[in-house]
Amino acid sequence: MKKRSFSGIQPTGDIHIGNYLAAIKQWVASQAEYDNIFCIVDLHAITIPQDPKILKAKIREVSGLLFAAGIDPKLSAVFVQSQVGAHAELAWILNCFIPMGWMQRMTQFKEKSKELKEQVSVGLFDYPALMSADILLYDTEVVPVGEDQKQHVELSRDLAQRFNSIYGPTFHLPKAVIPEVGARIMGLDDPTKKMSKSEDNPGHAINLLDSPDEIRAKIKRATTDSRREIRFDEKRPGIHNLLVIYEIFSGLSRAEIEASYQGKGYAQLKKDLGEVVVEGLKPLQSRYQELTAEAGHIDSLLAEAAARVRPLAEKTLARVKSRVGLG
Ligand code: AQP
Repeated sequence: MKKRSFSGIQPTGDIHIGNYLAAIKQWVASQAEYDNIFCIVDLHAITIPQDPKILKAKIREVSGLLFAAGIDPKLSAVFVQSQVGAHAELAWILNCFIPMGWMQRMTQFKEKSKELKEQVSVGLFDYPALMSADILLYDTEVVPVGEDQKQHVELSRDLAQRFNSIYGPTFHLPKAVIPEVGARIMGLDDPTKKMSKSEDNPGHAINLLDSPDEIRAKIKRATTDSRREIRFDEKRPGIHNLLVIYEIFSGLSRAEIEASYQGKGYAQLKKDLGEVVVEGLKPLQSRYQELTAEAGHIDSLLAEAAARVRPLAEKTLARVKSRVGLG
């Protein structure tokens, strides 16, 4: 029996290379090893205001990008969270077992609520409870994510342990799997902040559907420093971030990259990086165009996957309800 792997992605904004390098690429690579379930988390998306038409379109776009990146619907289930009612139902039950103090420690909520202040939704605060439901419904053992989601996965694990200690073995204990390289891709405009879909600055992120010229221009404008030497050094976040992106897209080792840039300047690195990223995204972009040309194809793949995972989720939910004494 293969281990169950579960992960999610929000259908919001434009999917960028941070999402791709840390999460989607891992998901594609792990398909032979794990029994994979990937969720388009639209219920999470509405924790901040969304335009209904755009949200619907983004669900298809994100799903299409996952298939275009190499997720094989025969090997992995890709489904939409709101199509499986057990997610919201389990989240409510779990809410009743999560101490407020655990939730108040979540750094993502602290950061995101800074801007929204009093307008912040209860749903955004509750984001980790819904994410715990997503993970625990499928007897998940591994959760491949970027570093920013580590704290949420740890909360899911603590919660599973807490529930099991009250009611006896009910949930598997999930573990975050974070890539060694590229776990936190930083913004091109500000390399001290993680690359994020919700940043408005057009030079912030390289999106998977950006044109070659957009990619080249964004990299050319990326913030670096006034030094010259090209070396992996976390204390120089701008150049370090570009080098990490180069490392993953090129497949070269750090020593090879440093050696090839001896005596060369940042302009050359940026030019080469532009080409490496353009070439790296080309197959995904053309596959995406093919997939989306077939009307209804993506929707039917999503519906099939939801039908496949729904019984698994309902089984876990029934177990939980019976433990708690509900229904
Ligand atoms: N900058 C990043 N570097 C590495 N991994 C990242 N992830 C997100 N940003 C980076 C990982 O991508 C997966 C899907 O992300 P998501 O859309 O569900 O969550 P998110 O963290 O909310 O995405 P963004 O891009 O930061 O959007 P905003 O800020 O708008 O919410 C996850 O595995 C995540 O770790």
